[in-house]
Amino acid sequence: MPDWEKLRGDFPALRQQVNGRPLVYLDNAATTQKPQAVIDGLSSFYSHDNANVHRGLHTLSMRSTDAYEGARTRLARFIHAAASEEIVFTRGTTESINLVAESWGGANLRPGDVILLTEMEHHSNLVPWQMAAKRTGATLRYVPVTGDEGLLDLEALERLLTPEVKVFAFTHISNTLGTINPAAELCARARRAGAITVIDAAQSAGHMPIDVGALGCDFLAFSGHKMAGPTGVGVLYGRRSLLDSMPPWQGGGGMIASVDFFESRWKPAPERFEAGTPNFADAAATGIACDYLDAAGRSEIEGHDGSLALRAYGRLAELPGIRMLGPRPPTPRGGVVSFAFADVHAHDVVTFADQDGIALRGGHHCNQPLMRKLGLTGTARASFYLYNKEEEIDALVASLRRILAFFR
Ligand code: C6P
Repeated sequence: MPDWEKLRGDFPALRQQVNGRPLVYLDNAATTQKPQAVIDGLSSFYSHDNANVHRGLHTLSMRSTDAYEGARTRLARFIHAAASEEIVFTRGTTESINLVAESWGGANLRPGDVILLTEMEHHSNLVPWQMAAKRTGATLRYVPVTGDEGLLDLEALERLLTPEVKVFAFTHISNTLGTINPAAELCARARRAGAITVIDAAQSAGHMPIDVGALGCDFLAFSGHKMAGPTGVGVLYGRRSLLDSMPPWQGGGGMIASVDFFESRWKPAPERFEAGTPNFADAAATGIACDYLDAAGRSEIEGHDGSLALRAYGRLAELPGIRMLGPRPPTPRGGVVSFAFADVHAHDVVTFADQDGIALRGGHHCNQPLMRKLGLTGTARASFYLYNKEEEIDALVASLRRILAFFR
């Protein structure tokens, strides 16, 4: 087992007081804190190696290119991709999904085709598909969520996966419900029905082992900043044959084989999808985050985050008048716990918890359709990572008791 307390010491941002109390950072689904190794790696890159990539023959440019391409290889290993060419760097999960919806969707969707999503999708895996549907004449269909316990209705899936479905895009772990979807099974069922699959791994990539081969997905999207890496880096994994068959979605430097006044030819993937100067410094530091997480142990992180979330669920469920969302214990869940009070607004919960040094998130969490379906305007949410500890759940429960006493 990792020495969690020692690992916690690697995150300088956690060593501070907020409003006179030790910081309790429980907003990890929004973004995680960064270990010293990532911060130092970024600083060292800018101090020694910084130059534009793929453009120069001088020493610094070669070092920079090696760091960037090394990170690509590292990310491929992180998710067990077959080749580094299957890794496209983007700005985040959002941009990765937009790339697929625009490029693959534009080339492959026609009127009469169906895009299958689930009711628990983050706006990032919903709005790009709405836009693709508008452009191509395809229609949208949703796998229902069962209710507050937040599971996918797998019986309905059978009915919904008709031959018209060309793509099934779903989240691996819900950022509001904490539900862990059976991704490998969903991919297998979609494949049998002739649809390609897109997994939104924003909430899973940094919290559990990921093997795209074992999952059997065609695309998988995630963000570096939610897995101890810097902001501004996303990853799109794409099956190589699919990526190479797709047209570019942005034009510019770096993505062309040759350019004439009226015609251009593209490089193969992944360069085809990386027009302009990429975010090479942050990409290199994302590789360091991969090293950090693998050294800690991703199965261990999964166990740690999941058991903190289960424990938090149990403790919070004891509070009077609370409405808990997501799978009921002992069903395993990701490190996310959402809850609501009929008489205290989620924003008040978050504002008052902040007075106790506790960072939560409140609102619709970019899940407006799901909130509407559940009859909620928003929830308060605690989300955990490898540096959180049980005492922080005690602090959260004590703070919520104070908030309830104040409002009632
Ligand atoms: N969720 C939260 O829940 P970006 O912003 O591109 O790095 O990630 C978008 C995204 C996509 N899918 C899921 C399941 C997500 O949870 C998120 C980001 C954050 O607090 C911000 S809304």
